[in-house]
Amino acid sequence: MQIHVINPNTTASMTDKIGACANRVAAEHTQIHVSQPDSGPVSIESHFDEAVSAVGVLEEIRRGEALGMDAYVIACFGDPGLLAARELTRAPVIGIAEAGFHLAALISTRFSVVTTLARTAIIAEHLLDQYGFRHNCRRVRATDLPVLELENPAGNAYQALLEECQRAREEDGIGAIVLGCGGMADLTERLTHDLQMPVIEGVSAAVKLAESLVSLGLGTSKHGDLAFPRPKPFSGRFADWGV
Ligand code: 2AL
Repeated sequence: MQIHVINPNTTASMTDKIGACANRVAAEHTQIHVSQPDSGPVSIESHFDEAVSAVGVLEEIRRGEALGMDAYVIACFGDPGLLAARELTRAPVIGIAEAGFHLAALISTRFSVVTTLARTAIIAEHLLDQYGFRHNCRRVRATDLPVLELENPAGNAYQALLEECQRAREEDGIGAIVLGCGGMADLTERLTHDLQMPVIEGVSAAVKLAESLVSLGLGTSKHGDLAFPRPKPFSGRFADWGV
């Protein structure tokens, strides 16, 4: 089984980290291919960043299709381009936010999300509404850490994240925490130990969900709105995307 894990931002150290986390949980016969777009923002922390990165995600899906990937993971917490990506393939495509929400809902009645900048909390809130998890989520909390601060080994991102998770644990009446950034993937084990409660990070969750769907012979439905896009000419810089 070949799973293509796409980091939608263009920071190579984060792509490597995400790949390492995916490999750590992958089954013995699963091959993880990790990539990032050629162009786009180095981190995704606004609606604008999301919109630009979605194009890069779709380019990576097209490359994956040429290589015959069995499943895709979109490893940014806004799940940029998720539904458009599903239109391009019969393989399952899993976003890390939706994967985190699903798993958290299976092991707790209420969870909180702990994310990066306060301004990006709205992105997770919109996804909770869109996916139907609003009732399961008590609160979307922000640490106000910029995404790339998670890549700074000399910084104190871990401490800031731990303190916000502790507040969530004490104040929110929850059973689990979902980490709200792909760049937090390597901190899960330590946080789980320090908090003594389940901490879910979406990269691992999405890889295991993708493996499950492929094992069950389930892929993106081509019946209805996720059918391949209607062929038509595209112009300008997207000319080679059309027919
Ligand atoms: C993210 C993420 O997961 N990767 C990125 O660049 N931005 N999302 C977030 N809420 O910080």
